[in-house]
Amino acid sequence: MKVVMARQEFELGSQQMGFLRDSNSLINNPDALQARMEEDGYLLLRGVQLNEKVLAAREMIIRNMAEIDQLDTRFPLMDAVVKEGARGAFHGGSKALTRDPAFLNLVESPEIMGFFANFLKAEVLTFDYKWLRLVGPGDFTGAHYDIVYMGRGTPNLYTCWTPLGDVSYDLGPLAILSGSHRIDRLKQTYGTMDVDRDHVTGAFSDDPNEMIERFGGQWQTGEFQMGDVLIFGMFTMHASLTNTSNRFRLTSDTRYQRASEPVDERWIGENPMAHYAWTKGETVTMETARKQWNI
Ligand SMILES: O=C(O)CCC(=O)C(=O)O
Repeated sequence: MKVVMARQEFELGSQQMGFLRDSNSLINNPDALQARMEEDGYLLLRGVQLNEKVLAAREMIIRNMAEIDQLDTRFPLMDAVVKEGARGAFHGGSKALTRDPAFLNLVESPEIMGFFANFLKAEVLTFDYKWLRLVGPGDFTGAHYDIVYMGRGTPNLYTCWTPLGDVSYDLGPLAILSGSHRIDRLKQTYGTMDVDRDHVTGAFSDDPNEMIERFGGQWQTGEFQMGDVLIFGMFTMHASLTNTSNRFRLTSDTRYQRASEPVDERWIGENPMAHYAWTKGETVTMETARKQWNI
């Protein structure tokens, strides 16, 4: 079977495109989970969230999309089939959706907060700012490290990518570049960047083949069922497959850390500051930055 990532086709199960492994067998063993995170740079955990909470969040968002006429009403609304001319949207921090109790009950659920408390062996917090994506047909996310967007607090910060419904290959699930959390020359150049301080575009590459040729490793992905989560560290290169379907891919990505460690001030509080300078004014392209880093 072929999948599309950015503008390139890959055979699933090939040298370039493999599968994420799940870590469910380790779920009650924090030391083993830490070791697995160290080894893989991510944890794929199936069925952590309760289906009823995923569905409630999905329903709330779908209702909003229907109200603003984004969905093709000839199909069941919960399928999120895109109305002709409708586009994907990023609802980061938008309170109407991300402060809705149905959404918060999912991304701040006892299931996920409890998982992180166990994994980090400490009291944990989650950023108040939430990232919510309605990814439309043809859209994808380029390869990046999250540290460049949220690196002002502890580096022991984790992203939890949560599908708000099943995400099959054609909806464009997330993919991880294996071994990317150990590539020192990337971590010491791109990985020290801050998009608000340096005014550089954030994504490292829209060319998944180039990434493998340059840095080695394999892109790894999988299909997700509601309830599954993909958790990864700040220095794990990730991107998404391309949404080749006629439906919206609804997913959120939210952040968790020990409550006792420094927090990136842009993402906390009632009205988080968020990115204040990124892509505003003169911006250095990633191409230019990469030439300077010689990478
Ligand atoms: O869902 C996506 O397409 C991107 C998500 C992402 O970059 C993240 O979880 O950090």
